[in-house]
Amino acid sequence: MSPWRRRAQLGVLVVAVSASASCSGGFRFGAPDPVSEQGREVLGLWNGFHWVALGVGLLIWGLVLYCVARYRRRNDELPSQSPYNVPVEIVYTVTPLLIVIALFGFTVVREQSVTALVDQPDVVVDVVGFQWSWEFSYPEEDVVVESDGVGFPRLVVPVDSTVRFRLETTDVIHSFWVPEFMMKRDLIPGIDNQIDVDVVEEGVWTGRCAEYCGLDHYRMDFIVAAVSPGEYEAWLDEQRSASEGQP
Ligand SMILES: [Cu+2]
Repeated sequence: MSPWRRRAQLGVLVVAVSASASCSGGFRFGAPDPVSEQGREVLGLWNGFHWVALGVGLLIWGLVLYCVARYRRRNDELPSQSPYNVPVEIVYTVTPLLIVIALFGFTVVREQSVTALVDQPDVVVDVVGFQWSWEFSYPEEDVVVESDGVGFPRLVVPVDSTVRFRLETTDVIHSFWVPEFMMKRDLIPGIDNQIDVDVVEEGVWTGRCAEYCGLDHYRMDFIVAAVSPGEYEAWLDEQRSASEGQP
């Protein structure tokens, strides 16, 4: 086998391995496995960008290898010198522009869709971020969850429901982020930020503050549990009776 062929095969192998390294349950190019409807939409866009980038990369690598092999120096004769090639220059100016415009269009459409708010969310949670923890209150259910000072506060949501998170901060800017939701939004003083998330899988994950908010920023983790609607109701009852028992 020629060295060129061996190198080309190695290149294809490297691309295949890096693309599949993150692909248990489908290609995700390093993204977490999304558990929300919005996250699945974001993943579609993320993957689309990577496939396009991979296509452009393969084309460029192919052209580079072709030029290296085809036009390598064979003797001391000066090759034909041409200062420009108008058709080629038009193609390599217009094509990237068209790709960028198309990717921008897909991004705008997908962003509108994942940040859209429904008229009537099934559950409303007021999320309050502060240095250095979170408080989750369910205004329609008369339930408030905060850290007990030992563990992280626990946010519980029902699956297959639209949950509206209303995000407020009492001090500096924080950011509400559950990596598996693939939704993240800042909590900014004086601004009422809201996101709707439809969790589609039961499970327990860790949420984080994704905005460096001071020295103890690292303490701002929280637990997120998505449970069946029945378990969610039972959990609400438990929280209400626990708070009634308090002096
Ligand atoms: Cu923070």
